[in-house]
Amino acid sequence: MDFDLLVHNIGQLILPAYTGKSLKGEEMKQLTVKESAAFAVSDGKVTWIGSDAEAKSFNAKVKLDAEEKVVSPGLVDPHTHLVFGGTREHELALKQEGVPYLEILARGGGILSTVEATKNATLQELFDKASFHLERMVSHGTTTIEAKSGYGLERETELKQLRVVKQLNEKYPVSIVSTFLGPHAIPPSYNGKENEFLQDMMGLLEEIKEKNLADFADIFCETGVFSIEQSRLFLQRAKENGFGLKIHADEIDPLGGAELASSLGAASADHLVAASDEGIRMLSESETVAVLLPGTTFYLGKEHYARARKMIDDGAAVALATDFNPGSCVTENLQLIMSLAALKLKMTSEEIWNAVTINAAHAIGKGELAGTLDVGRQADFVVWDVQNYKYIPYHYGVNHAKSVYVSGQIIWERMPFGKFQLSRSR
Ligand code: IZC
Ligand code: ZN
Repeated sequence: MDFDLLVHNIGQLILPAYTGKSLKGEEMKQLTVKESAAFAVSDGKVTWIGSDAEAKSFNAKVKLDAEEKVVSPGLVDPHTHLVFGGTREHELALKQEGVPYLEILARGGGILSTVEATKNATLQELFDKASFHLERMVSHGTTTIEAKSGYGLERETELKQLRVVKQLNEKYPVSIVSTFLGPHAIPPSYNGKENEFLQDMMGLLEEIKEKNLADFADIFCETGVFSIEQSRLFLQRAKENGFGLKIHADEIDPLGGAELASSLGAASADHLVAASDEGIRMLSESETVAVLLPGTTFYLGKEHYARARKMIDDGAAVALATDFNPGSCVTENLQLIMSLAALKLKMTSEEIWNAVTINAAHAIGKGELAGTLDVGRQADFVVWDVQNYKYIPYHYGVNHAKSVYVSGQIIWERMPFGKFQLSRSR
């Protein structure tokens, strides 16, 4: 047999299960970890998976020695605000003074300050800035990404952001799923006319669908932003227009976002820090994935994290994401989120790996394409500089990725120290 690529001498090959649906409850505890493994790739797809011993007799144009390290599917980050203008480091001092996130927004800062900067940036400027962050995500092992609009709050800038996502998806080999988040905040000019603003955003759904600029629609359902009833109206209209549904739900106050998402058949309900028992019960009985964002809870300095243990133990499907954005979670590093999931959400290593691969893929409608490795699937994978899969959540805050591949092609590799490398025996 002659393959394009043979990845051999893999210490542990991580193979999350594809069952056609997201992994729920007990299923999340199962993770196939194949020791002394190898796999082959031809025409960008996995063509064989087996033992390293069998692979010894195979021929391939390129052989990649994984040096007994861990190889996993490319990570999937199912919730990011990737495209934005400006930065908000000035808000750090406000946070230190104890000014809450929603108060910064109510004062016209927060999301609204990013809206101003995004309006003032050209499409090219936004593209260049998002590229920088996207490349950093890839360098941390992420190969499939969801990206939201929501820093325009008017037609022109929302479309500009969505066009940037489309161009990024075309230019980069990674896969980017686009979400329209028009109802992300209320522009000051609409104060007292919130329903009018919501109608304006609903009026954009048809055009965005026609122009094929987004697959999902999302709304920030929160006290002082959009109510449950407004969220229901918007999401129902989005569904009628053929969008998959997402919702920023129960992040700060328990408004019933989890319940709404499950009853509407949303692909995901995201945040859920304050989700009610009933909301968790409804999630566990639905196909809606709970996308948890512990990096945001950490960054906002909150004590209480989403009740991941209860969600999983009660039978819900949980995924993890960075929530990368310029205000409430400024990191591209999904590995850091894996550590927070272990430390703060008390998730097991097996649950965490399922949550950043196959379940994250299901949360963005990519379950058939991303989040695991299997014969016939696109060969998106990461070689990690670690000996076992439990090590990544354990050793936190650094980048363990050694090389990143999409469709069997290398797209990122850690630069070796070269001639300055200290001699070491390992
Ligand atoms: O820019 O603050 N929570 N939206 C809802 C965000 C965080 C993004 C931001
Ligand atoms: Zn968000």
